[in-house]
Amino acid sequence: MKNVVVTGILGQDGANMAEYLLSRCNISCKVYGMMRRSANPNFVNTKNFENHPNFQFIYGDLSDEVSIDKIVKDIQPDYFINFAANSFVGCSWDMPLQVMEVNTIGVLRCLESIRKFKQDCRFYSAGSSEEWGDVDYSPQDIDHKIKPRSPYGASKAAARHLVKVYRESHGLYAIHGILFNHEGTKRGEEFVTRKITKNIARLKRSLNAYAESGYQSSIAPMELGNLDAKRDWSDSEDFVEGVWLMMNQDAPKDYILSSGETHSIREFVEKAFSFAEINGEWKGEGLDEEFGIYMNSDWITLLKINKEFFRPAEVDLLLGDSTPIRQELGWKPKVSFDKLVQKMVDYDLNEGGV
Ligand code: F7E
Repeated sequence: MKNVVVTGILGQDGANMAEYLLSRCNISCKVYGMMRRSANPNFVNTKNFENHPNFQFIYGDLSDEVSIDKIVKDIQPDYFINFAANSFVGCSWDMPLQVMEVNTIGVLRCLESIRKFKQDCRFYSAGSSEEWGDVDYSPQDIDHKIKPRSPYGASKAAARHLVKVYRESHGLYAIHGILFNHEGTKRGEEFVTRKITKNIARLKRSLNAYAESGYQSSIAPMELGNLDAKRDWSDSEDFVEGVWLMMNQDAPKDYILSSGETHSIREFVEKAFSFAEINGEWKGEGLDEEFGIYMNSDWITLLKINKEFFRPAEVDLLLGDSTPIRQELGWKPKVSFDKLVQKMVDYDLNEGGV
């Protein structure tokens, strides 16, 4: 039985990783899911496995080295998978010091604890395509220059250097796998994909109520920022399998996980509305652009643009080249862009939309 510490257990990737290790992985694992102490933790993402006999919640905080030291010393993990982070790029301009403290110094604390107390523990650091920022070429490969556009991107790039230093100086099995955008039904609502699918579920209910009320009720539109940014989106459940492959190579090597396709936010919006069977249209331009629908010959605005959701510096285009992990480790994603959008819309229209 392998001891695996997974940080960020209440978040999308930590929960998907634990679920994979406990139910589909070929190696038997005892999973320790690390969470921070907080007054009202949200366990919605862990409900499928939190009572599994090989699962245990543990308290810890990347900003507190005493807690990380204690975890590594006491548990003696074979694997330490770090998904804990301040992962929302948008707020990283508002709290840059906290972002560096958690995303960079937090990684350093993990590396130091492993160096001191369990040198053969394999460490995964969650890298990000945001490290490449304003990209020089597409698709981006692992050798693309580091050019972050946000404090978040800079924090991940700095962590990447630290992982390399610890690998080369102390011989640790430490990797920094670069993950392009990855989504799913456990995604937080501050990220654009889940914000869209949650809002579409709400709008669907509002449109039904509007028709039932004899076209009397009012409908609050969703508000988004830049619709023209392009992202390479995948399913987080596919990615955690790729991370596990990276953790089990003969020698540590960093890889990229990506779908190899890029789509704009606008395309995601259109697909999501169409899977919810809301056949609307665009009108207007720039900040006045809207998506809406005619009902009873009234124009109902379902989406409008809000300047507040634009970023001080945008990453316009991301498209990843994941050929090396596909060829060398046999990783293959199962969920296409269309399937991902459909899965999120269906979930929010049914169980997740409340
Ligand atoms: O934004 C645009 C926004 O916040 C995607 C994280 O997992 O992936 C994620 O970072 C795009 C941006 O994700 C809204 O301007 C428009 O261009 O969903 P997001 P992200 O910033 O790409 C990387 C790989 C990570 O590592 C991160 O941890 O959507 N956008 N309107 C909007 N974004 C948000 N959040 N909200 C809007 O209303």
